[in-house]
Amino acid sequence: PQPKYRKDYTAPDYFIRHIDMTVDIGETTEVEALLDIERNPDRPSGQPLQLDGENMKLLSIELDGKFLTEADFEVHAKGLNIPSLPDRCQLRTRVVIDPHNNTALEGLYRSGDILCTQCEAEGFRHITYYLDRPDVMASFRTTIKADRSTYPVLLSNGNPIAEDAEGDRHWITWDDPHPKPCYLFALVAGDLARVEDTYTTASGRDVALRFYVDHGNESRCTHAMQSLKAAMAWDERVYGLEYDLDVYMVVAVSAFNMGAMENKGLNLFNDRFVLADDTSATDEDYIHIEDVIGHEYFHNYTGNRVTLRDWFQLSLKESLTVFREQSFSADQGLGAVKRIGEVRQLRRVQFPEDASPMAHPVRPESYIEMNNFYTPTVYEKGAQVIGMMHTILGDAAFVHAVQEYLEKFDGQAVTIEDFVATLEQSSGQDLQQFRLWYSQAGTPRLTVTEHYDADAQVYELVIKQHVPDTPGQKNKQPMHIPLVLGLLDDSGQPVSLDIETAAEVTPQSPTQALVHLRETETTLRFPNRPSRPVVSLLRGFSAPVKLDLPHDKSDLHFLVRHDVDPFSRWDAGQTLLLRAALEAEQALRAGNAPAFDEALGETFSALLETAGSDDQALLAEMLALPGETYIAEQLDVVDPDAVVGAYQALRQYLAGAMGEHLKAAYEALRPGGAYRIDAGSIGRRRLQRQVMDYLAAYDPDALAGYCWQQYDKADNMTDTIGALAAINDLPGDTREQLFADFEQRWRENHLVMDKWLRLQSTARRDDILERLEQLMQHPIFSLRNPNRVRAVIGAFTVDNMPGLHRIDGSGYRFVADYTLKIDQLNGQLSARLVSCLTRWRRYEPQRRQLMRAELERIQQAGNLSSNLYEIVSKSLA
Ligand code: B3K
Ligand code: ZN
Repeated sequence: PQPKYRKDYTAPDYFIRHIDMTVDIGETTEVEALLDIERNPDRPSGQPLQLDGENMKLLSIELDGKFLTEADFEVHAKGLNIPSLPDRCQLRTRVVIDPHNNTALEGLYRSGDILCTQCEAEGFRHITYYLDRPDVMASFRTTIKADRSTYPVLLSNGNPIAEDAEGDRHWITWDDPHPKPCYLFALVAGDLARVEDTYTTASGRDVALRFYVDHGNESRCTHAMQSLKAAMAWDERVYGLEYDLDVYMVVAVSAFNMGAMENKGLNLFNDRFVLADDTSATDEDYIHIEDVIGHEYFHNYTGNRVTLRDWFQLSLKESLTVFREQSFSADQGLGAVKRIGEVRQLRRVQFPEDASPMAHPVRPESYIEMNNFYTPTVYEKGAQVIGMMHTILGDAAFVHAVQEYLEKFDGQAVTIEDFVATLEQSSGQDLQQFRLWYSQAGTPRLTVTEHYDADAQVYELVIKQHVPDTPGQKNKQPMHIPLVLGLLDDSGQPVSLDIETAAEVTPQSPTQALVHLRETETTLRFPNRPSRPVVSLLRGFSAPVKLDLPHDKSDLHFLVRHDVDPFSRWDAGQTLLLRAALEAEQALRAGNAPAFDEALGETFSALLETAGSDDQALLAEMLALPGETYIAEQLDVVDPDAVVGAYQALRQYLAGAMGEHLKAAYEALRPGGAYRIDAGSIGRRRLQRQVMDYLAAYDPDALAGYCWQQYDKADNMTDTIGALAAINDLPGDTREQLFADFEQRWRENHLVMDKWLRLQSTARRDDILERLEQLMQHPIFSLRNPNRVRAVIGAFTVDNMPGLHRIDGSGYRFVADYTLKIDQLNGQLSARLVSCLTRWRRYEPQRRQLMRAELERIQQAGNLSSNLYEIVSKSLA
């Protein structure tokens, strides 16, 4: 497979202005496509037309009504070429495709008893011959013909304009007036139940909202429907954007490679992001559903109305849409805690990617398989990049600039540069240096040193920035980094800021400022400080950087108690815990027992004592340890045993320090009254789960009793699964009985069973690999269903450090075996699973060797999907 490069972009030689397609579903599926083709006047004439098309059988081809013979065109494995065409013409092709044997879940495929599509990034070429690139935009008219009883529901984008039936068969025609790239095409055929509601837009138009789900699941769409209405209202209120069709459809699909897909007017969703009710969905499920429904809805403007010129621009739509989703979500109630969760996720997943052989800029320069670039870097880091521009411009100017962008480029396929230039012109801000965030990969590191001159009463900070080398990129330029900060005096009060510096400073309030770091080194002087202040840095996580704080431990304890910014307060606590974990890790490697400061126990026990009063969701975050992956991320050479040991030792130490208070806290947080899904109740339940996690370390027997009772009394899945999660690593009868009971109760509900699978795959036990094999024998398991595979194998690779890194190499072998098996079915899925091996160079010598050997075995197996080939070859390079 050959890479494609961003620098090689050229406009298409031909445009397709309209496509009229008929998809005839029967024993075989026949697709007829009539394309209105126009030569691009900006390109030389006489160029061949090169249509993309894979896995299909061509039946016939007609140009302006005349059948072409084999001498007139050339068919190859990736498409079809016609040597030359008139400036305008109509081309009709008829092909046969095989959705029933499409296990890659790309193009038209079968999920359960329904047929559905996934066309992003390059799936449409599996449906018909086409110019499968986002800068070719056409209006679509789609007729679907099928058997009436098997496929009573036939859907595509836009509005239904005609339908009829004859005998056992029926057909329907959909018309989408908005020209779109083919990656936004969708089609669904099946026997589905419909749940309908109406939304009245700000200008008074009625939009029909329709969810399509398996029969019997009708009552489980309520939350998704409410979320959709909330998202529609939010986009009208905040960005002034109204929905632009008469119907908005969402179909829940059980076999789906990712979360959801924003096809114009017809979203397809992984069913886990639609279906929910109190007994089967957790708080987190509810929140995710709201986020994903919002995300896909927001794409209607950022992605669909204004789309991408080429796939290198993916972040143009994804980062802006994630940013909009995150703003929406924060407005729905959880606020700062939501932000903390995002940062935790960024550090756990994106920072490692940015330090791996797969590191790439937010706007990649090349790819072999585009589907490999739907990454945390493009999505999550990209969203932080948008967030920084939001911080630099300020909310009102940012929203206004986005509105201008959407108006200016409506109906066009554009670039990240078009977006940034519009933000610049609209706001008058200079974003020249800022653009490096799109081109330079790697997480910048800020190193801060401080100095206090008591005689001169001056406090000084020196901030150095460094962007690490990444594959293909060395010696990087300094970036424009927005750093938000404040000072606290010795009583913990915010200080009014007076800053002397060569850097640009934007005051955000009398006690908080935004400093624009643009140089390798920046000095900030704060005059008239009668005593040494404590600085609170990177407030609100104002930039996606790693930060070496100047603080000693007592400063961090102080910030945990006093900082007014919830993010920085949380992060001070995390820094304390991280330093303690790293000291423990060092001790363990030196063969010593880890030891911890008493002050650490005191600070965190004191936090626990505020359990009744404080913001409980924030407190839960404060008490949660930095994860094993994030601890490992700090080390140059990772010894998984030492990391896992350090994590456990720290947890055990804190649990001991909190002691009996944990039981009192658990009792006090016990649910009273019926389940409610509001921010306060979610916060209480999160804190309760965190308390249970410490209790498992402090008093396993007491915890087992609590779990039993909690499981028994629970009227909601959050409490039910909370009981199982707390006891997951404690072998014994209670655990076995609860898991067995759960299975009996929920075995018909695959989404709920995914939670059961996931917990067991992440359990810490010596026989984990045998257990994984058993789980895969369970009747609900199938290698063809990505949700099941992710629940067993995926969860094991990301959340079971001791299991994956077993010193005999059996964890790696297991992953490699299944990666190869799954690759024969679904390359997108296998490529994701293997990513746990790609950072082999960072491990201690023995693991390094074992991991590398498995990667080489995969490479040598041959016949790999382009997805897997790209990941494996880049990580061995
Ligand atoms: N745009 C889709 C992702 C498509 C992934 C293709 N492998 C979902 C989203 O970001 O909204
Ligand atoms: Zn998206």
